[in-house]
Amino acid sequence: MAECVSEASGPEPKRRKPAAAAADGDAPCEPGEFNFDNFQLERILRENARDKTVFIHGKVGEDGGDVRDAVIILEKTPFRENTLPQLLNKNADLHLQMKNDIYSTHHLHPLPAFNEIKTTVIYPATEKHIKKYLQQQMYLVNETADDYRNITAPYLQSQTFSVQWVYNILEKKAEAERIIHEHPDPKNGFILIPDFKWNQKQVDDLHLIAISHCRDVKSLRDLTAEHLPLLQTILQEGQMAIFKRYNIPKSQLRIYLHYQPSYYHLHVHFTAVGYDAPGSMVERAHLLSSVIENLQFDPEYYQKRTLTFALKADDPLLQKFKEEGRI
Ligand code: M7G
Repeated sequence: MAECVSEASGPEPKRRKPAAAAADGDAPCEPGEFNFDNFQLERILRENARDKTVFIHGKVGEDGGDVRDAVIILEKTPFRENTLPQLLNKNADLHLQMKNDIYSTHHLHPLPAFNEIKTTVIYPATEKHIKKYLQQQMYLVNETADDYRNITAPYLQSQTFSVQWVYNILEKKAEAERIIHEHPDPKNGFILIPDFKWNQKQVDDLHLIAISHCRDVKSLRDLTAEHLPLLQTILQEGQMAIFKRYNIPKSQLRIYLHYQPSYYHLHVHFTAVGYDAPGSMVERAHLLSSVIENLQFDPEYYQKRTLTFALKADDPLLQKFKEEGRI
């Protein structure tokens, strides 16, 4: 779902020469889009005080009487250098909370325009979406090549998130105006687009994804030397496109794939290296440059290697590993 924002300007690179404004323009809000009219809060799935995020499960009653699940993600957005003068001036609505010697704390009440909450809506949400955001104990799984063949692959064939949103991007049925770069070749081409986690207002938390045009690579496990041209194209053209648009050099980018991903269609994450992006931990992120080198070293590296990842306590895949005595 495209975000509805009031400002059309793109992110403002901090302390760098200004980049071209992102023409990625957030689409205007259309009538009939999601609103909170019939929304009822069920429970908080997860919250994180440090990240200032909360993941909410709610129910939405529709006109026909149906009640459907929704997941709402609320996130306070980072500060932006260019709006600070509007926050810190003589008209600021500032209330003293306490004062001690040279120290004091205050409540500052900014105008609504400077107090945005990024809101992501998944509606109707499936049981899998609700579980994805639920706080749970994690278990590390060491998946051998045999485990993948005997446990993971058969499980995935029956059980993955729909990738319709990916096909909509590839077919320009959604988010077409947000595309940053495209290499149209059906085998080695891809689309580079802002991840919907990123509000595109500042580059400190930059997050884009490169989605391959080819549809038969589900994940890291399917990659062989045959895919090197695709991966190299994504790496080089992705870096160039981001430099051109945001003035961020490749040394400032963390470029990686997730294993396991949530969506089984090959895609690569591009995030700002200084940003502690969700999912960039060692048991999930595989640097694209290392993936390329591993495939150059051994064309079947990812068919042979044990790959380690974490699964949530109630993940059915974890149950399969337990049933097979692998955990
Ligand atoms: P992933 O590695 O499959 O798993 O990444 P993760 O979601 O657990 O990180 C998929 C990426 O696609 C995530 O970073 C999502 O935020 C992003 N994403 C998911 N959806 C449904 C959309 C969408 O509709 N549009 C865009 N632009 N990004 C999405």
